[in-house]
Amino acid sequence: MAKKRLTQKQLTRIRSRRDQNVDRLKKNADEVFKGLVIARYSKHVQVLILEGPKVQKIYKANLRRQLDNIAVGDELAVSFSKEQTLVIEARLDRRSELLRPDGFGNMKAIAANIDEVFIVIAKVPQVHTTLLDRYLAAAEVAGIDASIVINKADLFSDNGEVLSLISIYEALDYPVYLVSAKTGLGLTELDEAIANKTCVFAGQSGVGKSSLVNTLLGTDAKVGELSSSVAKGKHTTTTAELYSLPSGGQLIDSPGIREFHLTHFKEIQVYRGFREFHSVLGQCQFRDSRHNEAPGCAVNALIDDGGISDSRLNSLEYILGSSV
Ligand SMILES: Nc1nc2c(ncn2[C@@H]2O[C@H](COP(=O)(O)OP(=O)(O)OP(=O)(O)O)[C@@H](O)[C@H]2O)c(=O)[nH]1
Ligand SMILES: [Mg+2]
Ligand SMILES: [Zn+2]
Repeated sequence: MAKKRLTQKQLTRIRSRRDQNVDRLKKNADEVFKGLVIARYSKHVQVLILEGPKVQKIYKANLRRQLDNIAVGDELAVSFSKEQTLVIEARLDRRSELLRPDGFGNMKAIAANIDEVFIVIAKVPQVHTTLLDRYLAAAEVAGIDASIVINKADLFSDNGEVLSLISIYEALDYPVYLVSAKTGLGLTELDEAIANKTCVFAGQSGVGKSSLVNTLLGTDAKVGELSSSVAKGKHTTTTAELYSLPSGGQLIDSPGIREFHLTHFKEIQVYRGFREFHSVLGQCQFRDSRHNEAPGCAVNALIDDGGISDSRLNSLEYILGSSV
């Protein structure tokens, strides 16, 4: 988790930085403080001050064009103008980032400095395993832990429906939580799982991310009905927001993303994103080219031997079809 003070090393680094078009830091160390981005809007951010006389206060700061690559969870070096408005001096280096391409082919961080992503799925809207597997692959490649939350357990008439799903992912060492924001089922375990770290709830619109945040933290994040005709979410949460946990950790509620694609992944990253292949990737003689039907392709042999479930194989092929 985040250290609350800016270190001398961080300040020196910002001063010497040439890479990010950041103005060199001209202020004294005692005028610069560490802040945490708790919400990101198109032209401004909300920043929680982590140290100094304004500690724990929340300020709005406008984003300058040369410093707009900022996401919820980012740590900033900030100062105060004479008028006491918040000025962003620099973005501190990230220890992790969950990225996705925007519609223009630029990479955008969904959230920064995340320890674990909880991918939320539910009985309704219908589970899209390809989307789930895309999230899991993105987390895997980003070096971020991932867990799966199956919400709305109260709507399952018989748990048989979810057991096969659970067994596929538990076999791959992904923790799976079967919960209901409505009845409270399974929330003690989930509460323990999110303690003392920075977590993000991600997944389709309408699966109940904000409902879970509200039940776990007693917050009043906006919750939206599913649209009645198609049983889909209505994109109620429009921007990612970070909540502080009593445990000292942080939980980020993110908007259901319409399109989450891995078009920026190279083929090798796609395979790395699937834990099934970790043990064989180093063994395949076609390491640098397309894994294929030829004898000697360890990836293909694993697929032939049934080392990946049908639904995961379907996701793999879908992602490979769109990768570069
Ligand atoms: N039956 C049932 N309904 C739930 C449960 N959790 C959430 N819901 C309902 O699901 C709908 C969507 O919930 P939200 O919390 O807004 O979903 P979200 O994932 O935050 O959606 P976006 O913000 O649009 O991404 C609401 O009508 C909730 O009341 C649950 O455990 N059981
Ligand atoms: Mg929401
Ligand atoms: Zn191969």
